[in-house]
Amino acid sequence: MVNRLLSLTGVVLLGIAGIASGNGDQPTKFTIRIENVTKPDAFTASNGVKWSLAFSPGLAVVHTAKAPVFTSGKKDRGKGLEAQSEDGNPDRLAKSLHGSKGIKSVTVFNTPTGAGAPGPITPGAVYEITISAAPGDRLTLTTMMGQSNDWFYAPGEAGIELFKDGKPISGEISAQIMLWDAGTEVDQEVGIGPDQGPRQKDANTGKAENGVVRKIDDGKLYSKASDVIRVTIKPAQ
Ligand SMILES: [Ca+2]
Ligand SMILES: [Ca+2]
Repeated sequence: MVNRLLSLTGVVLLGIAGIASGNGDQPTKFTIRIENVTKPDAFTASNGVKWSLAFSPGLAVVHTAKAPVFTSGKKDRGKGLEAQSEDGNPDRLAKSLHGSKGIKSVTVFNTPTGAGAPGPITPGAVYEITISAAPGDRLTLTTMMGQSNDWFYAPGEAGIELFKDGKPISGEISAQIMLWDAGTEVDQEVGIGPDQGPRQKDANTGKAENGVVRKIDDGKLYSKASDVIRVTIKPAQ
């Protein structure tokens, strides 16, 4: 009798905290691995300068919201995507999303596996994170394209379904990641622009664009995310 009461209390508490979903499923833990699969000096600018691609610290957002971070074709919302996309800094975006309607968790990734301090993932380097989710939840990842003025890699605005027919997804999800322009800073030639992440004098330096968030589709290697970044997801056994 005592045991039954305890377990009933447990169910009620989970319901209040919103951890359990409506059908009683327990949250599933997933490990996400984000790997820079480019080679050093893999790219050459129009002036002959060779450059390497890196991906910045970013966010893993678990959500039920339909478009938690941006809407394709609309202006940036001014909630922190600009600093994520221009400076590789996800902190403001993390703060504004945390606790918002339809947002279940926000996880910052900023320290490459095996590194002692936060920084971007350079060619060959990896970020690894763990999230929890329940059926119906979706995943949005954001990371800056490190050699751009305001470009970021992310899935479509609705995110990635974490469960199919109630079962957790598993395997590579790179094909669902795309390259986006945040529309906040005027673009310079990728890899050599003076106002881009590695070369700008200070954060938030560069000409304001007043554009919209749009998908980059210029046929370049770095624009096809799955050629430069490998994202895999694995549910805990
Ligand atoms: Ca831009
Ligand atoms: Ca800039």
